[in-house]
Amino acid sequence: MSIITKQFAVSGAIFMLATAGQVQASCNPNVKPTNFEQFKRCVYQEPNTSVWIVDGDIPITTEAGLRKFYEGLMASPTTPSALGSPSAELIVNRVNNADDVWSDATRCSIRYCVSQATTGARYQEVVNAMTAASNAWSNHIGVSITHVANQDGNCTAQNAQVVFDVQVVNNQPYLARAFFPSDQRATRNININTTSFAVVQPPLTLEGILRHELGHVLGFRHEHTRPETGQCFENNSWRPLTPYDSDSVMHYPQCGGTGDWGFNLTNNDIAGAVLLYGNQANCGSMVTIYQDASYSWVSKSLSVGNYDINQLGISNDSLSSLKVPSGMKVTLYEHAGFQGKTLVITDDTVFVGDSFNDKTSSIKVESE
Ligand SMILES: [Ca+2]
Ligand SMILES: [Ca+2]
Ligand SMILES: [Zn+2]
Repeated sequence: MSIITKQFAVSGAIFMLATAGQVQASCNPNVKPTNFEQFKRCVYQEPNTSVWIVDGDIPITTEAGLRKFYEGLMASPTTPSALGSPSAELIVNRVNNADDVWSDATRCSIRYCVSQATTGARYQEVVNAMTAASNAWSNHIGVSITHVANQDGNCTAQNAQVVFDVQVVNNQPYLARAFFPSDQRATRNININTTSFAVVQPPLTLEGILRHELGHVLGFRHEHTRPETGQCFENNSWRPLTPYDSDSVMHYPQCGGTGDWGFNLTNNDIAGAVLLYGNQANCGSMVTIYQDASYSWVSKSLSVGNYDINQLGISNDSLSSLKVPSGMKVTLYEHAGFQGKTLVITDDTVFVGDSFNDKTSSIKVESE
């Protein structure tokens, strides 16, 4: 998402691309471009990667791609197909007439690293926000977005052990930017600008920003490109999944949205995502944790992923037994943030033992 001034917001999509001082000097952001070359001069280009950033937070790697984007932008927005009745909504990106989504082979193992080198003192804050934002999606739909911490020391855009990398960057016109499933590995980065730490205050949070960016990672487009908003049009390369949702996590509030800046998932966001990826159980086997011994009292099923203290689904310091299907591995942590003493479990366990009873505060679930 980008920080967009009021002036940009009312001016429409073209002006969202440009930020004063960040584009070529020959760009006049107050004049709507009449050809591709004029347009290109006004698109921000990341100095470190040379990718162009459009729609606030979407990278485009090639000039051909940028030209296609420009042509889409110049096309007239479609007329709402069903005026007066609910029209369709959460929307998925389309590439070559197909949904831009993760394959079944990847969607339950969307592995990422968090760069220790670029996050520096913000490392743990970024790790925690990524975990929480990932779970907001994977707790409801058939995807698993998994932090591979042992790659954090070598977490670059070239690291092939992960699907994407998370970096902190400086002096960018956006708060953060992400990518779509169809992007190549080198562009598959979530870049968090330092303004995400400096200017952000509730309801806008780093976690909320990352929930929005992970929506792009899963293939979702900005909800506000839909014709119903009458502003912020991007292009027509998308397919609606649910009724128009001005509260959507994928809707910029400044583009006629009705949500606050909290960027929470709505019921429509979840329903639309389930249409593409299935529900949580669609990521194969689930582990079930229980508050009492012998698989009783409050329980919660967990797919592959990391679950910190607020994502356990049962009370903190209450876990007493759990069921673990073959091929899965659970690590219980004594403290929040995957800290403290650990216990690794690979089988059904009727009682975790006195030494770990009522102590678990965070959990990692992996497939072996
Ligand atoms: Ca208990
Ligand atoms: Ca504890
Ligand atoms: Zn966005």
